[in-house]
Amino acid sequence: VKNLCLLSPDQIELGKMLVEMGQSHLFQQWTDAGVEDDKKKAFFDQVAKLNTSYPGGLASYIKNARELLADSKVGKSPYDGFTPSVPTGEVLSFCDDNFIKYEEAGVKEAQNAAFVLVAGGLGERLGYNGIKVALLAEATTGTCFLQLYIEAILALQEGSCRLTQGTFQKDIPFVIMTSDDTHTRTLEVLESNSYFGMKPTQVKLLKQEKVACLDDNDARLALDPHNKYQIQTKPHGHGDVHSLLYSSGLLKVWLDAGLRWVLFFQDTNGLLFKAIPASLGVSATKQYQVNSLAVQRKAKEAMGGITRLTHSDGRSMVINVEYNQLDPLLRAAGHPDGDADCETGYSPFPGNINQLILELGPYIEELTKTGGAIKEFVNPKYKDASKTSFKSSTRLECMMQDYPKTLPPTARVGFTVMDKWLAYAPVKNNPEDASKVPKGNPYHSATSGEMAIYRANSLILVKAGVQVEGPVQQVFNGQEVEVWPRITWKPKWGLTFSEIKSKVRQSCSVSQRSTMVLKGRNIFLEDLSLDGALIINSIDGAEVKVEGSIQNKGWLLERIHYKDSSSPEELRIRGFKINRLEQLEQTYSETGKFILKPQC
Ligand code: UGB
Repeated sequence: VKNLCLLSPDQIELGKMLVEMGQSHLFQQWTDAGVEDDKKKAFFDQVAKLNTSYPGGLASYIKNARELLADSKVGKSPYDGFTPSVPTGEVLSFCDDNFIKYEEAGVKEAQNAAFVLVAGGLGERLGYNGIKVALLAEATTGTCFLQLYIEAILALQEGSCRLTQGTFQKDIPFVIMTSDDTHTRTLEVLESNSYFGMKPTQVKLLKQEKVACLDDNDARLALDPHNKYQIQTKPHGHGDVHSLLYSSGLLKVWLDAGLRWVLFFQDTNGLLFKAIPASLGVSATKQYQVNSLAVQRKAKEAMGGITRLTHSDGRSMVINVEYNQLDPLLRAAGHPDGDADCETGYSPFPGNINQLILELGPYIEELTKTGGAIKEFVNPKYKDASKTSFKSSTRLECMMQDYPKTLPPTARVGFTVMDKWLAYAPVKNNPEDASKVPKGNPYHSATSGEMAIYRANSLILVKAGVQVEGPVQQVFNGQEVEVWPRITWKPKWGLTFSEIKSKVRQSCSVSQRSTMVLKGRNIFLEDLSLDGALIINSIDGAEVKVEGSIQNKGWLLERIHYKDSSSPEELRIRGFKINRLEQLEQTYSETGKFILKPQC
């Protein structure tokens, strides 16, 4: 290699390491010294980056890959020898006393938490040209997921200070893990929207690097098909978030600032912050080092199950077992029905929604031991049953929810089950695939994600005593969905059920065709009968009481087809646009008490 181009001592070391690790094939097509030297130097720059961005370096990556590929070739499962059982955790029921107690505790605890959004995924399955966090969560107000998350974190920040009679509001740290695919555009969305009201200093973007692809069972690194001087790379998975946080130094800063929790969440779940206060309350009350947010899961549902695994050698862990592995694991453990519902009508294993709450202290201790490395897996697509060659290159992957795999059996690992209608409606599938989902299974589309927000808000108001007319079934982009009244509110209007209940009076009613948008903190609904569209914008200092009967043509959902290129993509993807026929809209930008009582 030294004869092929002028190398620095560091580059010579990297070259030696590659040759020692059986990677001399990477240099086979290289031209003589003095030719294409710039491309050769670019090669070593890439190798240096691959070496520094992986815990233990590239040699460790190749070694791990060989071990995992050998296990995969013989069909060895990471769960061999483990017996599955149902773990312990907290099962919550929305708005009962237990839930309300945990919500209160969670909002108080929020000022001691940092929020981490894993947003490096490109969302191939969604087929959206933009980045997923910039996708509209709902078209009524045009709020995107990133705006929704930031406004919810800011509301938690204010609510936590208020509930603890704090003298000053602690800024809740917000980290976004990005990737080459999403970094620049995530920053653009933040900057062009003034960070949606959050201080720029509060937000940190950590970019995950890709990992080297592997061409065969000997873990030979694959060259980029279009450039013999570049190693082919692919994403390593959301598990990178742990090593990124560890190497960023942020964890120690947070610990010194008195923080106690780190909450990890995904890019497109518009319901999430309805579940976070209670879940954080469970973590703080039960002192869980790991708390997996979960929902009731039907057996065989395409959703991981939170499972206790106990090995004959004494090892035990509570982790997410992907649904396609849970059934064989249960059968091998002597459960003839495998993944089956129990008497509750649901699987005894809570459904993983991949939102985690980790206790900061033990988290730092664990990452100090592991360097942030998460147990990986490899999933090669073999050419044939001999499993000797791959159809295409593969790579090691890791998932953030596999963090507990390295924890000692003494670690306090639990879960919090929330009602699915309140907590979980991710947007992962494009319209075409969603329309083909077997009946009864979730669409996980932009359509279902938006409708789930209206349904959750309607059900919350019903529980608070408001008469909300039930849904009608409608079909958008080939998906039959429940269409509830289009009710949305800013997180600061109501973070907890108690807060929402304190702002509505029993005799309110909302018809199915109605739209209600509450963009303010102190808006109170009293004897309101709404049949049409009502939009209220108010500053925090304005206290607005809305009474009486409001009737107008309202805002209607107008169907559009996802292939109709004349409509914007963020509307096509959900299959409808909002036709704003008529509304009552009031803006209160002065401090004071106001009554909105339209003359009939
Ligand atoms: N993500 C990254 O930030 N970096 C990456 O390299 C990859 C993803 P997907 P996935 O909710 O039902 C997860 O692709 O991984 C981000 C759980 O593993 O949306 O297929 C990405 O931006 C699975 O157990 O989902 O499945 C997004 O925010 C189950 O819980 C997040 O990671 C499943 O979600 C998830 O990436 C689910």
